[in-house]
Amino acid sequence: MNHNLFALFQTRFPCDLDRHFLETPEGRTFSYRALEHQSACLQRVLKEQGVAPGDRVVVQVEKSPLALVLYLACLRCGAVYVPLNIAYTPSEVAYFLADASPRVLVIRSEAMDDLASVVAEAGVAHILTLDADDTGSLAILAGAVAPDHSVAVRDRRDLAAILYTSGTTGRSKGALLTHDNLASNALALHRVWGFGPEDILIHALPVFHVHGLFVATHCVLLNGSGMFFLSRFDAQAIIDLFPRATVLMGVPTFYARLLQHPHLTAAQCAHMRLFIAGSAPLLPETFKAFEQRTGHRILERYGMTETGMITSNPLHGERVPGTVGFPLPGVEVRVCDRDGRRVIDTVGVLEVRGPNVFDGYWRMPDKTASELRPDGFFITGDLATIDTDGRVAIIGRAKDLIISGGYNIYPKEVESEIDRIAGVDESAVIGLQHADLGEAVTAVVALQPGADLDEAGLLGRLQGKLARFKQPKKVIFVDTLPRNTMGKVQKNELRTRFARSYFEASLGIP
Ligand code: MLC
Ligand code: AMP
Repeated sequence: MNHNLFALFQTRFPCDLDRHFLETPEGRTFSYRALEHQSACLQRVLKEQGVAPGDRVVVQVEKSPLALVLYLACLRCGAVYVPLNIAYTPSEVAYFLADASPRVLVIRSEAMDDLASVVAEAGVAHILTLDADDTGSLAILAGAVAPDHSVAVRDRRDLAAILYTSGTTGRSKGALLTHDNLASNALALHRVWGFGPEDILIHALPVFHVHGLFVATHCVLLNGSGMFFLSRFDAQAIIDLFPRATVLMGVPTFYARLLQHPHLTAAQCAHMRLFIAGSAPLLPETFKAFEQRTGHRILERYGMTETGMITSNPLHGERVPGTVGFPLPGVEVRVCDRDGRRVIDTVGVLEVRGPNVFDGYWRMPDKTASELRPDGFFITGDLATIDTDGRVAIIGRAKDLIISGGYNIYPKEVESEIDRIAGVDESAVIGLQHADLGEAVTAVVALQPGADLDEAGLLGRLQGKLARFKQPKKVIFVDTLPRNTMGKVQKNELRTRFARSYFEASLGIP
């Protein structure tokens, strides 16, 4: 049997291949027939560039229909798809290219100059371009070849994708995701969320992370139905689509922003079946306000890059704000202490096992060994409780991680850049509560005596070094950082001391 995920999707294509796979708000449509044809053409192009099963294809492009089909073409030919956030700077991209050593790199035309030296240094064999309007050298080549409708035979454990996720040491790790990881998770979600023939998804997430690329897109493909494909989050556009759609998936920031919009009403949401949130904690206040305004109880689920989705609140049954529900079918969870001993009725680190759990980190056997227990459980680094009914609540993080608008930022990476700036003695980067982003990246900095550095100067020095979303929204200068007797910086104390830093901004007070 062929375990290629694309082959599974093909079995779910609608009988009427002219049915829309996606439609943009501008009225551009893309049918299942076009998906089949274009992915076959892109497969041919990839093969002509020498891509063989197992070869990496790194892609850093805007969200567009062809960008999504490129992912499917990689699956189809057995290549390993490696998407990168377009916010990453050339110096960040250099790391990924050196680590992934791709056969082909696909980037925006406008990025060619900026990335030229990085690409040359990494020795990437082939560079193609793809732009937001689906033009570029990749599209030109695809228009000139004969489609290759084959589907590479893949085993369950063959790699489908590598998704980079930042590490606590500041070095990104490539999570190895197999065809079976993705297929098992997609099938579970499609089932528990009750997708049916009438469903139409609103897709407004980026397609370089698990949420937009896998969770949202795979549900649609397994359903053989359609989606509205927005290039980015746009509250007005999304609200306008509610009467023609049934499901929205978003990070909590989506819901916080929708609630700010005067056109969000129960009447406007009447046609919608399901609102799903994840990637960061959904505040109970947001859950309640959304129910009051629309009558819909947002379904919160929980997952990770390394594991796909782990738990979900029920479709039928009580959705409890502040909890993330129950393990998905086939997925086991337990809460353990630091030594991996199971604890009951108390907070511990959540561990997960199942067909969804990744195959390790790319070229990092030590990291893989330290984050996976010998019995196959993966240590999530999230602090959780499991009640007697098996319902999971995420109540904090054992790992030093900030989640801002659904993007992960590892403080260590930001601190390393700040500490390199002349005049900085030391820094601590923390996440502070922010009504829009959930958490806002904040740098607390102690300067060397006599240093002449202000907030603007410091932030200016980070330009080009770190993607914009990782850069601090605020810099707070202190004389010294608080430390415990072991010399460890007390981030909790800083979080408490500066907790209200974004309070006025959160209320919209300039
Ligand atoms: C953009 N900016 C951010 C930001 N997004 N800053 C902090 N955090 C973010 N998340 C900055 C930009 O750099 C820019 O800064 C300014 O905000 C405006 O940029 P924008 O592109 O116009 O932003 P906007 O459209 O408002 O985007 C916000 C957002 C977006 C929340 C809609 O970030 C988003 O789509 N987030 C979803 C992320 C996601 O898919 N996460 C899933 C990960 S998977 P400046 O200074 O240049 O103006 C995962 C597993 C799981 O976690 O469980 O799902
Ligand atoms: P990523 O590495 O981008 O896949 O992010 C995964 C992390 O996002 C998890 O380890 C959690 O910390 C967080 N996360 C995802 N969904 C939720 C949720 N519903 N509630 C709380 N945290 C979440």
